[in-house]
Amino acid sequence: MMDEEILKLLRKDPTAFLSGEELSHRLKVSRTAIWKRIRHLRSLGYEIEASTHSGYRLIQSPDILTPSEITPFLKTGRFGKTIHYFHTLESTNSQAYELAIQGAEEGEVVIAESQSKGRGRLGRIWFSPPYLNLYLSVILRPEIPPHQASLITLMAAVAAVEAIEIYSGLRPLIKWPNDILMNGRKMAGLLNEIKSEADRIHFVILGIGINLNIDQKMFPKEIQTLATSLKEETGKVVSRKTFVAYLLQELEKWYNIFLEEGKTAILKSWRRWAQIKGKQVKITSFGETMRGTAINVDSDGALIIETEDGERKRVVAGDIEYI
Ligand code: BTX
Repeated sequence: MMDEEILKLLRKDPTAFLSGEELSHRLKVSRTAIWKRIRHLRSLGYEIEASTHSGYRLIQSPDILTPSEITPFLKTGRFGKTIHYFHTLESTNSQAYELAIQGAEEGEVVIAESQSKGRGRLGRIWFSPPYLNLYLSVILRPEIPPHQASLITLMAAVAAVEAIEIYSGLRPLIKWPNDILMNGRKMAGLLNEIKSEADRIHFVILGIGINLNIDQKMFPKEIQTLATSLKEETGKVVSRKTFVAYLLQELEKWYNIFLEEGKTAILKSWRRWAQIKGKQVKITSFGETMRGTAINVDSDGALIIETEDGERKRVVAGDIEYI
């Protein structure tokens, strides 16, 4: 907390020095305490000039996703007002789940610079190396029946592609149910986990992994030809903190639309970004494989296909491959 206060004061006028005395007066702590925090901030990568006569001046901030780095860019009402930041976690979703059980509020966010057990769906792994990408989970407490929870995934996918478009101009494709592809390669994935009882949702953990600054050659061999990043696609380094702010803004906007207007706008936008109608697909669902033509996504987010023998099927969960 004190680190954030110090950074806030130093950022006010980046060209001027702020004396240790002034800082200690403003924050009501000793000058030694200020010096200790400055040392700590330097250890995080902040370049802070110190002059015996003039005090401290912030020269450069590191590319880290701490609350104090993200907040100056954030224009949301609730999302990200509390950010729980970690260098490393097993999974941001697991951490957010624990926090939600302990009563964390809607809109609280967990961010980790890396994950040791980043999760995909069905026990799969999400490759999560440090300081390159984004691994984020948001706690939601929507008052909707549990069968509508998959609409949250669709909502989040729309928010994520729109954040990518606003930031970079790229127009990725949503692949049912939860992938975001650019030129056929996976740029982002979503993993929603819910705690509910028969007719009530306690909370939803909305987990998002987006490859931002990772280079193609850094992906493990098995996914090197399947995965991509924003930097790979644009040739430009992404400002991760700005991107997080865009993403949280889009998530909040689409979540509010969902709560206030219902699912129609979400579905309309999702269908536009997914362009799934008429695509030939191979589906794997609960161990069963089938081929067919995608008809659309229904109003609960399930995929409707027409199989090769003309039968219509409704798929609520699974993986698809375009063939
Ligand atoms: P998924 O099951 O659809 O995708 C997982 C598959 O994607 C893997 O089996 C692998 O083939 C491929 N893959 C793994 N890592 C990457 C990567 N970095 N980029 C592209 N492809 C990859 C998708 O699951 C849902 C992923 C959600 C990840 C977020 S990160 C924050 C939150 N915390 C957490 O533990 N998970 C979510």
